[in-house]
Amino acid sequence: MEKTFVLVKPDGVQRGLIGEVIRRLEQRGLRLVAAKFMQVSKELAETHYAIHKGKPFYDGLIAYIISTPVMAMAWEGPNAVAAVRQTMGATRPTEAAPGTIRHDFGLEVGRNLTHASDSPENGEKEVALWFREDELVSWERALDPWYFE
Ligand code: D4T
Repeated sequence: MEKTFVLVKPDGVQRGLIGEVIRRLEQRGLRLVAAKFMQVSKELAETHYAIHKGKPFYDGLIAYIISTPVMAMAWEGPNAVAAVRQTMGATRPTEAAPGTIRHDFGLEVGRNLTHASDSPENGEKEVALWFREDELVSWERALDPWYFE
């Protein structure tokens, strides 16, 4: 089953939107695999955002991610990566479609509330970066056949 990594960033946590993000992903039919409320270390933030090192927004991005706690999660389902990216909306909230989390709750790219993996490969990599193997729960929901064909 395809897995994706989801982060409710510090602004989402501060604004009390953890439940809203989880509600939307559950409603979509995705299955929660792991969740951890945590303060991000500088080292983890730099590893996670290594691809952006050197970009003008990099320092601000790291400072923002480590500023206050985040909710880190792994979710799974058919096409989980694409489904979650769609639910989050475009990176820039003013370009995100109405009905997406970033549209409905956001204004600025540097306060875009959530992160979600952008490919199945990165989903695997990011889940492995943020969670130990024994933190991932393999389970079946009674209603899975009504969500997964
Ligand atoms: P994340 O990784 O947070 O889910 O965002 P996206 O996958 O949607 O977008 P991204 O990797 O291009 O950007 C990573 C992160 O950097 C912030 N950012 C981005 C920013 O502050 N200013 C910018 O100009 C860009 C492009 C927002 C998301």
